[in-house]
Amino acid sequence: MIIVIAIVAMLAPATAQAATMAVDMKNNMFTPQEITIQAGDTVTWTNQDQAKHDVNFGDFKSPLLSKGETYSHTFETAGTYDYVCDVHPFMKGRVIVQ
Ligand SMILES: [Cu+2]
Repeated sequence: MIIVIAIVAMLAPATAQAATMAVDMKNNMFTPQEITIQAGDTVTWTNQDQAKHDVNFGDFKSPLLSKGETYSHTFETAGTYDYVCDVHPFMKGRVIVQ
């Protein structure tokens, strides 16, 4: 019992810090357009529009999302990641991973 508690105590700080951040696709915009997260955090995009949108980072991309659908990606490496919607090239967003 003491060993189990010790293991849980060691794991807890690392898992407790990982967060999931939300970005909406609404009115043909990413909101927030720029989001700052910590390495290990996940971003979840949700399409709120009737129009289909996607999230294209170049190295990886989501499928086309219909209204109500979501796409999640976990960012493990610090850096600045720009993305666009392929359907609407004027829809741009940025994820800053610290
Ligand atoms: Cu779009």
